[in-house]
Amino acid sequence: MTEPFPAFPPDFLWGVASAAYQVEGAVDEDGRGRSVWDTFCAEPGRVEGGDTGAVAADHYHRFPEDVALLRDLGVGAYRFSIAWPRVVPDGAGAVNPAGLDFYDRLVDELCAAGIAPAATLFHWDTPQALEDAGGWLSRDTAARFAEYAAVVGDRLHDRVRMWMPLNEPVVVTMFGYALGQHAPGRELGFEALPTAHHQLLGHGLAVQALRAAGCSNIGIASNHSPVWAASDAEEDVSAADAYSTLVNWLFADPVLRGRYPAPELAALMPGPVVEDLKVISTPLDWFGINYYQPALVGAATEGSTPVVEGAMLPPGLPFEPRPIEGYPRTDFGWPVVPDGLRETVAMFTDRYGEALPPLYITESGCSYHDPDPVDGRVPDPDRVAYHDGHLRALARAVADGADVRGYFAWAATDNFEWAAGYRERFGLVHVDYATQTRTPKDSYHWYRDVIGRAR
Ligand code: PSG
Repeated sequence: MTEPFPAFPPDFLWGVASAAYQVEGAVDEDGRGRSVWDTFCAEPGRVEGGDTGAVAADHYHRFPEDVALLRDLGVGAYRFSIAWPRVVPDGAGAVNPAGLDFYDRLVDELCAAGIAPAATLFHWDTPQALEDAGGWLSRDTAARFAEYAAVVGDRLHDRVRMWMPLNEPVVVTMFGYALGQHAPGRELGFEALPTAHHQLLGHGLAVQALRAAGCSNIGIASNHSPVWAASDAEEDVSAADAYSTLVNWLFADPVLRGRYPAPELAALMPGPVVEDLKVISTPLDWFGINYYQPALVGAATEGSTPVVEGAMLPPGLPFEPRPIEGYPRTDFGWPVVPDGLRETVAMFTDRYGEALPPLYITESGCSYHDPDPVDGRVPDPDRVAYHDGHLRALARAVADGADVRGYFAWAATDNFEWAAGYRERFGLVHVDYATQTRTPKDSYHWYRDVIGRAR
C-alpha cells in the first residue's frame, strides 16, 4: 500500500516553469535581436535534428491560451524567462519598447488569471552582440546585464512577484563554455571558470539593480545535485567531494557565504575577486534549487570513460562520472531518484544553516516520449510518478525542518530542449508542433488535483 499523498504547508506555492527560447518562437519579431542560441542552432550538428527555437511552442503568439491552461491548472505562480535580446537587442544601449511590451502583456494576463508572475532574467539567451565582445568571459557583460535588469525592473516591479536574475550558471559555464554542448559552444575546459565569476557578478549587480528599481522577493535558480562517491575508497570519496565543489559549492558559496569553496578556485577567478564577492553575496530573499538527478563520481580509471548524460565535468581531471544503476530512467536517460531532492535540500540546510534563506524548488521534471493524444488524452504515468515521488521526498525534507516554500514543475508545456531539440518532452501539456495544439497530459490533471487538495 502506498502512503497517502503528504500535506504541504497551507501557503506552499505550486508553480510551473518555462524559459523564453524554449517556448516563445517569434525570433525575428518586434525588434528582437539575435541570441547565442539562434547562432548555435544554425550551426550544423549542434542540435538534434537541426531543430531550432524559431517557432518552438509559439508562446509569443499563444500566451493567452497558455495562461488560460495555467489558470485551469490552479498554479499560484508561473516562472517564465525574459529574453534579453528582446529587451536590449544589441545587449547594450537602445531598449526595444516592443520587447518590453510583450512581457507587460504576459504579466498582465497572468495577474488577471490570479497567477503570480515569477521572472527569470537570464535563461541562457545572451545577445549575440555581447557574445561577440566576449560574452561571459568579459567582465563588461556583468555590467550590461545589470543595466538590462534595471530596465526590466523599472517596467515590471509593480506586478512581478518573484525575481531571479540567473538560471543555472553552472550549466552555462560547463555546457556552454567548458564542454561546448550548449551555446555558445566553446570548449575551454577549465578556462571557462571566469564565466562563472562573471555570471555571479552579474547576478549580484542585477539583484542590486532590481532592488533599486523597486523589485522585491529576489532569488536565484541554481542547479544542484547530491554527489555520490563510486565507493568508500578514499580516492572515490575525494573525487566525489571535488566534483561537488565544482558543480555545487562553486556556485552556491559565493552567493550564500561570500567566498569561493576552495582557494585554488578563487585564484583562477578574474578581477578584484574579494570585492566582487561582496556584490555577489548581496542578501537574497530566497534561494531556488533546480533538481534533476544525483551524480555518481569516482577516481579516474584507465581507458575509456563512460558517457554519462548530464555530467558536467571538464576533461583532464583525476575523477570521472559513472552511470547510476538500480533506478528507473527517463527517456532522456536520466536516473529517477526522488530521494535525491530530499538529499539536495538537506545538504543545503546542513551546509549553510542560519545563512540559508527560504528555499524554493525552482525546477524539477522529466522527459518521456509521450504518445500522441488520443481523444484529447495523453497518458503519461511515468511523469505522474516522477512528480509524485519528488513531492513526497520534498515533504520529507520539510518534515525534517527545511524551510521550502514552493515547487515549480518543469515544464508547463513541451518545449525546445536545447541540444536535444524537440525529441525530449518535459511538459505537463503536450504540444503538437505541426498544429500547435495543446493537450493537457494526465500529469496536468494529476497536478491540478494535488494543488486543489492542498488548498
Ligand atoms: C538540468 C539538469 C541537467 C542537465 C541540464 C539541465 N542534468 O542533470 O544533467 S538544464 C535545466 C534547464 C531547463 C531545461 C531542463 C531540462 O533550466 O531549461 O529544459 O533543465 O534539461
